Amino acid sequence: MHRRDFFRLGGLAAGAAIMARVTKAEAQAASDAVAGVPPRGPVIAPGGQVAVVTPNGSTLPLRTVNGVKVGHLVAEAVDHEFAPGLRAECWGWNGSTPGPTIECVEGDRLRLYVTNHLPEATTVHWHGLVVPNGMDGVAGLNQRAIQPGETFVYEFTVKYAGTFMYHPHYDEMTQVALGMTGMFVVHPRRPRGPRVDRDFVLMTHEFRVAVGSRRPDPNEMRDFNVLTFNGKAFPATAPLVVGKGERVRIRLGNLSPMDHHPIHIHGVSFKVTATDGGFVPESAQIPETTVLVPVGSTRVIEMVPEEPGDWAMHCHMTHHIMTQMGHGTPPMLGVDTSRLDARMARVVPGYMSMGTTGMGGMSDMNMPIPPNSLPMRGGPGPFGSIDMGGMFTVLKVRADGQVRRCRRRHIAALRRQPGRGRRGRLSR
Ligand SMILES: [Cu+2]
Repeated sequence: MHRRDFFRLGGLAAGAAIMARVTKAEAQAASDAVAGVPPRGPVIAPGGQVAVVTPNGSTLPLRTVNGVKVGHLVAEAVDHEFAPGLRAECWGWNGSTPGPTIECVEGDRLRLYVTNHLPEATTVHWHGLVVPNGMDGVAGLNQRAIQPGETFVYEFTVKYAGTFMYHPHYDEMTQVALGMTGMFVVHPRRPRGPRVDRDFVLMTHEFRVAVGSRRPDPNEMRDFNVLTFNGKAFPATAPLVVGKGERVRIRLGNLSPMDHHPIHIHGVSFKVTATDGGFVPESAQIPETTVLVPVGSTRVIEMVPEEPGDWAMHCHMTHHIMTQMGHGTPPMLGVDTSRLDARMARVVPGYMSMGTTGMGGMSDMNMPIPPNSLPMRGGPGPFGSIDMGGMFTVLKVRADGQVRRCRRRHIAALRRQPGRGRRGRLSR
């Protein structure tokens, strides 16, 4: 063996050792990152209703001027990172996709300035809100489209509480596909149902970003390869951290171009308490562990997690928990490639066919992938690689100190649920 080869081999081995260490450290960091339960957000509406949290996102600042809540949305191109390793030029508002969550209280008067910094016209439609016809945002039907450089003022009184969305209604195919979506939360004047301790919003979305391209493809109809919660693909999705026994509300929205998402959460049973059409009467709230969120709708779910730990939350369509490099590969399962591999290795050192025994090991292989692309799946977990990507996040249920304070309320809340015994346990 040449001295140089020996060093190269040694370097490789050392590199592998460092990589193993880093991966383990990363995994530990991923597990410890949120050891405790963060303090609850500020009360924003009457009856102790807490502010909504948009993981990986933000809330639109509103300034009160003469009793009117005033905000400003700037439609613009956004240099967006889906997860470390993949950036694309998306479109959004105020530097993000989805745009900032709009949050207010039933009965508020809102004045929303919309400035268009896109290369084409746009509008904003307030999806699910009942507003005066001229404020509904459908270009050509309700208003003249907002031309590049123009600012349009939307002003309306928010009549009903609920979980709504906003998106352009001009060249929807392009603008929504590039990321122009946002959530719109209206708290009721008088709280409905049991008070919640945590209130999250998660917008689901899907993009087609061809490997090596700079922008998502707005013309794609079927083969989406970057699936997101609030614009992020796992492992970049921020976990939802809650206390054991707290009442948790998650407001799910779907403005994907083409696909519905059945969102599944492990370790809890939840109920659908509202849609973008209004509140679901308690007698009609069916217990679920998966809720289908159709395109162009919202589903609000509420739960009281009982078991501490890290629980998976994901779209149950298996291709929606994969990312870019898992799409469009030929099926190799059961193919004997040993002779091919041996021959190919002569011209491409280290050549190895993929997927002949299944795809399970892919996330551990650290295979080279093209620049600015995401591997098909994989993020660090405390017990090895988490074998998913895309529309996947973690519900972190923590016991720390919060339990005692919430216990009485927890049991009271559980008692109110049909099918539960005196101690709040499930009687099945
Ligand atoms: Cu899905």
